[in-house]
Amino acid sequence: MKIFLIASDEEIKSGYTTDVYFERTEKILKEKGMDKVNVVAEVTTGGLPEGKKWGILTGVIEVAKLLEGYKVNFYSMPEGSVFRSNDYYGIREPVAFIEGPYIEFCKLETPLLGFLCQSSGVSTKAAHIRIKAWKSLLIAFGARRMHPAISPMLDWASYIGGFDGVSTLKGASVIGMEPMGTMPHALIIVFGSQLEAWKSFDEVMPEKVPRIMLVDTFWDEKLESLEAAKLLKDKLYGVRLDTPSSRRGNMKEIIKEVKWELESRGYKNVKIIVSGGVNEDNIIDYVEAGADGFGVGTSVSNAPTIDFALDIVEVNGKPISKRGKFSGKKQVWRCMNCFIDIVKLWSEEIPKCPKCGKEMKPMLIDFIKNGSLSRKLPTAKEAREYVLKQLEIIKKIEY
Ligand code: PCP
Repeated sequence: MKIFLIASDEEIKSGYTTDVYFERTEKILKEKGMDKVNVVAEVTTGGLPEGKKWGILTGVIEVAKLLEGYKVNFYSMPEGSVFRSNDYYGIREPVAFIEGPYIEFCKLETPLLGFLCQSSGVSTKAAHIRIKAWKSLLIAFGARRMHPAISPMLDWASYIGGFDGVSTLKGASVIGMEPMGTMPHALIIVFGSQLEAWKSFDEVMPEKVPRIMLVDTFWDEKLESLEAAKLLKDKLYGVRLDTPSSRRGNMKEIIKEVKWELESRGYKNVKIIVSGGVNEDNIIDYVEAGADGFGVGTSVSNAPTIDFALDIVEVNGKPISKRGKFSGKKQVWRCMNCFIDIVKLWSEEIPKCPKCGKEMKPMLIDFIKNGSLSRKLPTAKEAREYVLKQLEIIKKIEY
């Protein structure tokens, strides 16, 4: 019996987290002998949150695991793919589709969309922050703002989206890396002294843990930073500024001041790490002020979800869709040079890029064939590298 308000793998995989109207649909179709009806159903979104032009698709791996064992085919853009809501000509862009007997996956629509919507919201926000702080150290600090059961997904999506590290033990283990972090105010308060806490941190922590001292607990950030530098000298990797909002008159100036005071006393390599309320809008200012790294919490873990929808676009091979959707099984073609997308019917020939004339690449590839995994799923590291390569192109084209 579960003690927390979460669903088990088995419950998710069996469709027990589905909306009741899918269970009713399944019952009706079965009783009316419609269980052999084959469909193609595609995932699209009508638009991205915050007026964004592009997003990062994640959750594909979880969807593949959800559909494994069900007699369907699942095609999708790979984990970490840049996606848009519409193609070059304004046609809705499918990021994935399922084909097979509708009854086979009818109840899985709710968990399937849940996997893609929330994870892609987080990875999209992480990637937009990465683009704005391209060279900065970015650590996901947002697990504490969300239900702990999803912290592995939050960390996975933040890392794939371009962050360098994640703070939770579980999240880091799922990704296959060491967790990242500094020290909490609690450590300093329990010692009742920054110096005692910093000294103890340095004595107890293994060498591989960077010495990033928290410098805003009792005194001014400038003074605490200098004390930490005097105490740890070359061992001091960085200082974390998590200035309380009541004292955050102008965070840019605080960052500049701390950096100046450290550098003017010869501590030229001490990194400035900022956390607390860091988001897409203020991070550029902080980078310009001299911050080297960020612990980003709420703005990524509480990122707006992507409102993906799953819609039937073909029944028994015939194109059909509800109003507002585009019927027919489709492929999304991408020019890897201009990063332009064109949506075509599956049966149509490969298009040339309308801008550079080059042949385009199919984005929707099979992951599940007749219920079996049809290709190796990427590691977190591989998916993240794929994202960073695409962001390099986006940076050139759009920024
Ligand atoms: C918070 C903690 C989080 C940071 C800020 C994320 O500091 O370090 O990881 O903040 P955000 O959600 O606004 O982006 P505190 O609450 O001071 O906690 P602690 O003393 O443990 O660092």
